[in-house]
Amino acid sequence: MLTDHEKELIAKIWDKMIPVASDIGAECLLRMMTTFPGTKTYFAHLDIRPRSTHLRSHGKKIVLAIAECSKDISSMMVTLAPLQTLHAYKLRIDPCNFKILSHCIMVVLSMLFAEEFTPQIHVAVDKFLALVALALAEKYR
Ligand code: ZNH
Repeated sequence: MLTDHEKELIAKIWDKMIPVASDIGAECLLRMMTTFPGTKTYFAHLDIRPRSTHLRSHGKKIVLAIAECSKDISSMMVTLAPLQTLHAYKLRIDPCNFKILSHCIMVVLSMLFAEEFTPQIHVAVDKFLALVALALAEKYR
């Protein structure tokens, strides 16, 4: 569970990401596909070269979807409902990939925010992304 202070930290950091969502999102996806090449199989229909338009636009969608969750963490299940169905039934993404992407997001944030990325923020982001991953995996059972 996130404390009220952690929720504030999350809202703040994701707010900063919104204006640069495509840059951050593309970097997270590139790292996911480079470090865990198996994840590329889901994107066979897209151009996944570094900085490609597809990578940037898809990355932006992911960052913005998570930003939406960050605004009201307790309503995440409702916010993510359409994405739960999409990932479980249509895209059939193996839920273990949500953890992989979360890990890559964490790495990118730590690079991007460097000194600002305190251990407290690290914990808060870790808990928050675990909740997002859990919520996204909900429809699989
Ligand atoms: Zn996902 C799609 C989000 C993870 C794969 N996604 C998507 C979208 C969104 C998202 C928002 C869009 C939708 C529409 O358009 O309507 N994701 C998300 C999130 C997450 C995710 C938030 C976490 C955190 N995904 C994921 C993973 C994977 C994926 C991990 C793999 C590996 N997705 C995907 C795909 C798609 C999506 C394949 C489709 C794309 C296209 O465009 O086709």
